[in-house]
Formats: sequence, C-alpha cells, structure tokens
Amino acid sequence: MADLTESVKLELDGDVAVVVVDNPPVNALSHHVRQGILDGMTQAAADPAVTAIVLICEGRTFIAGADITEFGGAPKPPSLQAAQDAMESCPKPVVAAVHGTALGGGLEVAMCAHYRVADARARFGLPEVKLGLLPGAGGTQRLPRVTGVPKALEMMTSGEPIGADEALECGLIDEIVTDLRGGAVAFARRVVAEGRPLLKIRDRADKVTGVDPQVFADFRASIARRTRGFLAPEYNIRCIEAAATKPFDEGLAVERQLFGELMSGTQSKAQQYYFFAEREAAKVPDLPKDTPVLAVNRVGVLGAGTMGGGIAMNFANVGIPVTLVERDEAALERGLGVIRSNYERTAARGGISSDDVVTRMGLITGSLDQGDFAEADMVVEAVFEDMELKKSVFAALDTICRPGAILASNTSALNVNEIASATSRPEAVIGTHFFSPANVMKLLEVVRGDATAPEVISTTMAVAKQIAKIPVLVGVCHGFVGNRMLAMRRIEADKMVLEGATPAQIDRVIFDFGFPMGPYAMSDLAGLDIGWKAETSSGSTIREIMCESGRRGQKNGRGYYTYDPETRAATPDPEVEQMLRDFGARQGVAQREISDQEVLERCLYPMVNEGAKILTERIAIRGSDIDVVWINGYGWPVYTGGPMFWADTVGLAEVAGKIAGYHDSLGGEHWNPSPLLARLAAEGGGLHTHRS
Ligand code: 3H9
Repeated sequence: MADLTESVKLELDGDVAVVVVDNPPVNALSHHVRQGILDGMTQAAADPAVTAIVLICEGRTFIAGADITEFGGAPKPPSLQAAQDAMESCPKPVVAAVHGTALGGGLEVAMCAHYRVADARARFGLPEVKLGLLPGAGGTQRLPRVTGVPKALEMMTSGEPIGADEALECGLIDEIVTDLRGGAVAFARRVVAEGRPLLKIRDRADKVTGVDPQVFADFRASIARRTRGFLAPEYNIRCIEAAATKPFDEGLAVERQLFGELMSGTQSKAQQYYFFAEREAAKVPDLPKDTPVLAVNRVGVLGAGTMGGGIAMNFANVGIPVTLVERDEAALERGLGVIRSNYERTAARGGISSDDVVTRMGLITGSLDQGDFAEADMVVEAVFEDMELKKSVFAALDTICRPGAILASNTSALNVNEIASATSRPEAVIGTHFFSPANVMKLLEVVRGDATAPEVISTTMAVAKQIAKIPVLVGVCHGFVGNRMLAMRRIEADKMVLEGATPAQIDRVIFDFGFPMGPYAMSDLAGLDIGWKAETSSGSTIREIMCESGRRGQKNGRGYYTYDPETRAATPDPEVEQMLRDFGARQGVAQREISDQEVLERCLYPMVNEGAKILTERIAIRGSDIDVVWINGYGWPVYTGGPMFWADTVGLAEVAGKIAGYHDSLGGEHWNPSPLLARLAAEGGGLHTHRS
C-alpha cells in the first residue's frame, strides 16, 4: 500500500491495483485527488505485477464532483482531463466501483473507466446545470454516447440522478454488485481472463448517429417553461447537439467553449453561491455542538385546512404518524379528502405508488379531540391567523401535551413570544412557518422566540430536513424575513397602480425579472377576500374596492384580471384599471407614465433596504439566509442569487443611491435608508456575505 497524495492511496489486491480516494466529506475532485488518480493509474500501468485497476472511494460516496470551492481560484495542476486521460488510455482494464453518488466530475471520471460496477443504492447524475454550468470534463460528449440523446437531455437539463437499476438498463454501468470492492476486483479479473476489450466511451457513435434534429426542438419546447431565464439548460442542449453532429474531439471543444462562457457569467456565480448558502442556512452558530436532537416519532397537527393538511402530508411522507385534529366532522372529512386526492393525483402522475397512498393515508389519523395530542412529540398549530385564537390554542396545548413536547405555530407573521406567553413553557414554543402549498414548497422559516430552548431549535431544524424542507432560522418580528420584505414590495406596487402603472405592467416586470408571477397575479391566486369583511369595508383601500366590486380573485374568475372559466387564462381587466385610476384621482394622486425600470426599482429596492434592516436587527443570521428564504419561499430567480446577492451584483452604491433618491421624492418609512446598507455601500462591503 502506498499513499499517493493526502487523499489517494494505491493498494494491491493480488494482481489488481486498487486506487482508493478518501477526501471527505464527498470525495470532491480537489487537486490532490486529481494528482492521486493520475499517479495511481501511471504507477499501476507500469507495474508488471498488475493486470487490472479498480478506482474506488472511501466514506459515504463515490466522487460527488469537482471541488466547487476551487472554482474561481487559479487552476491547480494537474487538470482533471490529465487524470481522465490516464484512465481512458491505460493499457490495462480500469473499473470504476461506485457507491453513494457519482455526480458531475465524479461521473465524468467514472465514464473514463473501461467498465463500471456499482452497488444497488448508487446514483448517477450530471447536476452541473443546478450550479449554472454544464459538465465540463467530457460529460456532455460521453453521456449521450452511452445513454442516447433523449436520456442525456433529460439528465443534464434537470440535473437529477438516476438509480443503479436504470444505469444498468441504459448501459451506464456493467454490473450491480453486493460487496463493492470484492465485486469490482472480481469483475476486473473476469475482464482480464476473458480478454475483453478496453472500451472507451469516446469511441462509441451508435447512439448519437442519425438523431433527428426535431428531437432537440421538441425537447427545448418541453422544458421552456421550467427553465425560463436560465442559460445553463440551453448550453447543455447545445453540447448534446454537438455530440450528435460532430466527432468527439470537436464536441469536446464546443463543451470547453460553452463551459467557459457559463463559468465566467453571473448566473453560475449566483447558483454556486446559492449551493453553499442553502447548506450554511442549516447551521446555527450559537447552538453548542452537543445540543441534543429530540426524537420526533409522532406529530400532531391542529387544523385540517389547506395549510394543516399540507403540513400533515410532509410528516406522513417520511413515515411519521400524524394526528390531525379539526373542530367538526365536516371540516375534518373535507381536509382528509383533500389530502387523499392530493396523494392520488401524485400517484396518477407516477410520483408515488398506489401502495404509498394507502400507507401515507394510514399514517394520518383524523380526530375531533385535541386530547389526542397527549402522546405527540411535536404539535404544529395551523389555525386561523388571529393572536387571541392562537393564544387560546397554545394555552390548551399546554395542558394537553406531555412535558418535553415541542409546541409549534405555523403563524406567518405573528409574535411567537406573545403566543408562547400563553403557556407555562415558553421554552417549548417555536414558529414553523410553512409556505403554501405546504406539501410542495421547500422553505420552512423556523422562528426562534426569546425563550425557545436550544434543543427545541436543533430538533425543529433536524425535523425540517427530515421532511425535505430547507429550514432557515429567523427571529421574531412582524412577518419574519419573507413576509416582512414582501410587504415592502406591495406598498410600492399599490402606490404605482394609483400613479398610472397597471397591475399587468407590474406583474410583467416582476415576471420578466424571473419570478413565477407578479404581486397581482399572486393576490388573485390567493384570493382577495382573505381577512376581508363586507360589514366593515369602507372603500378606503385597493383591496376593499376590489372586494366591494365583487372581485375575489381566481376563485370567482374576477380579480385584478378576468379569468377564462375553461382555460383559467388571465386577461387584464380595463374596468379594474379604470377603478384604480379613479381611486387614485379621488386621493389626489397625480397620474403619469411609469417606466418598467422604475417599476423594478420601486418593487425590489425597498425589499433590499428591508433586508438590510432585518440583518441589523439580527432577525436573520446571515445575508445569505435571506436569499435562501426568497428563492425557496417566493420564487426569486436563483440565477440572480436572491435579493441580497442581486443587490451586491447591481452595486450597493447604486442601490443605496436610488433608495435615498426615492426616500426624498416619495417618502414613506419603508424608504428610510438602512444605515447598514449605506455603510456597506461606502466601504465596498457585501450584503450577501454579511453576518449579523
Ligand atoms: C463539476 O463537477 C464540474 C465538472 O463537470 C467539470 C470540472 C472541470 N465541492 O450536501 P451535503 C460539501 S461541478 C465542494 O450537506 P449530503 C458541502 O458544502 C460539481 N464541497 O451532504 C457540505 O459542506 P459542509 C458537480 C462540496 O449528504 C458537505 O460537502 N457536483 C461538494 O446531503 C456535505 O454536503 C455537484 O453539484 C463539492 N462538489 O449530499 C454535487 N459537494 O458540511 C454537489 C458537497 O461544510 N453535492 N460539498 O456544509 C451534492 O449534491 C451533495 O453534497 C451530495 C451529498 C448529494 C453529494
């Protein structure tokens, strides 16, 4: 056995050399890994006692890709291609042995072996698209040569991995083995004994010859909606087109050119930043490392409405039994019915099996008695957003729940400290703000009260991960991070529709920026009459005049837009626009044409300003946490990095200058410039890197 570098060693198993990579946590292709693979291949090739070589990894996974932390720095030799060439051109059979995930550069390395074996749980993918990139180590040319064009298109534009069975079926691996190392060595010996050829994927052309160009056109059309605004999916497609139309080396040149373009652009910087931001958000700096994580084996959810039902599904999805309590039989039946039809719809689309539907429904027990929460380890309240109601609910939970249970509120804005004050155990109370639909949206704002105990925080963050959410820990203030910033956008949008902009113009600008929809389309979707009462409505706000004129949003086909009853297509409503202009005129607001640029600035800059205030008040731990909230909770386009990263890209001096200008010309507390923003702008600092 010999240590080749700090992370790679060479072992001998009889006549088979085993190159072992050990670079925790995910065996990324740091320069010493590349060096080790290159040296291992070279030495084994030169050793007359060696007949074949196995490349294998220690730890939880095969190589999970290039070392992203090295991106942006000066390239360190050797290149990945040098290591790959050493494998591919090795005169002895090279077998890659895969467990865990062979991702990105990891799969690209494996595809340079002559053969691949894997254990049954291994997964294979080229997720570079999620980092705003394309596989830049030959993956764009090799994958389609193995899988064929349609599968390569799907894998590379989605970034989603495939399992070992599928990899075997499409020829990406040659065998599934149970004992990975033993199986790989035995496979290598068989290759030698049977005199099998040294297969090079680069030499294959069978699956990329004669591909109908229409395949690409159809595929582009099929992903247009979900990839709107992103550069990387199109660049990946162009590389696969090159694989189907050019010799290998020319295709490689196209790959290199397009990889370089993406790497130097802002989208990939934003998406790489986001990759680490999401992982950072899970870390709570002031929690001692040894803070226990409590067991959560049974959960209670109060309220079987849209939110409560969605929340219950999250737990059932990962096998945690849920007691779902409602006030009356009809509401409970309705809630359970919605859950069942959600599951059935997913099953009909092939997302889960019909057995899964039965299992998951079996994990959700409906009840009309809150006393059934007595055994729960965690109860999530999802009742109407009203402080008195929430306090009475928590007072009751305090008497019902066992000591040590976590009492969580799904409030989207209210003061968690005040809610906790209704109990004798404020240390057990925490906010868990799910986003709608709660079974789909990834974000979970975890709201820490003044008294919330460390183990309640650590457990809630861990449970969030267990139910596949992206948790971000925030502090108490009205609306927390997300809704507090959203309110700033709304103030300015509502002012602009009285000054002469239309809801459709504002929505278009926000949509073109990359959001899935603008504020008025979003209001129509949510329903305009949430919290509106006819008896007390006095025609004094935009929402009141909209509701008073019978507009409820999508649900009755009339909101800021009119909706086609069949297709649900939205059309701007001239009556609404006139109504808003009249309302503005009654208030003495001068009308003028508002440019798209002004719409964008007045919608987004107050949010940036508020984000800076949130950081000053330590409501968010880091600027990057705010970006994680906005990308996952509100659809802020990830390729701009989120509001904090985006503001830094625009330039804080520019943003701060505009905010000061709008403050002077428009007034309003939300335009009061954040001193932090002004300071960072003056010092040349960044919001996305700021820690509070
Ligand atoms: C590429 O390969 C380009 C090539 O085509 C061309 C080159 C020329 N680098 O996610 P986790 C860290 S692009 C550096 O919590 P899990 C991560 O930050 C790459 N660090 O674990 C975290 O650190 P910390 C293509 C990395 O078990 C720790 O590892 N590959 C990298 O939930 C644990 O990560 C990808 O995009 C990396 N490549 O999931 C794969 N990957 O503990 C990216 C992870 O300090 N990685 N770290 O917070 C993943 O998808 C997941 O990490 C993985 C494990 C599924 C592997």
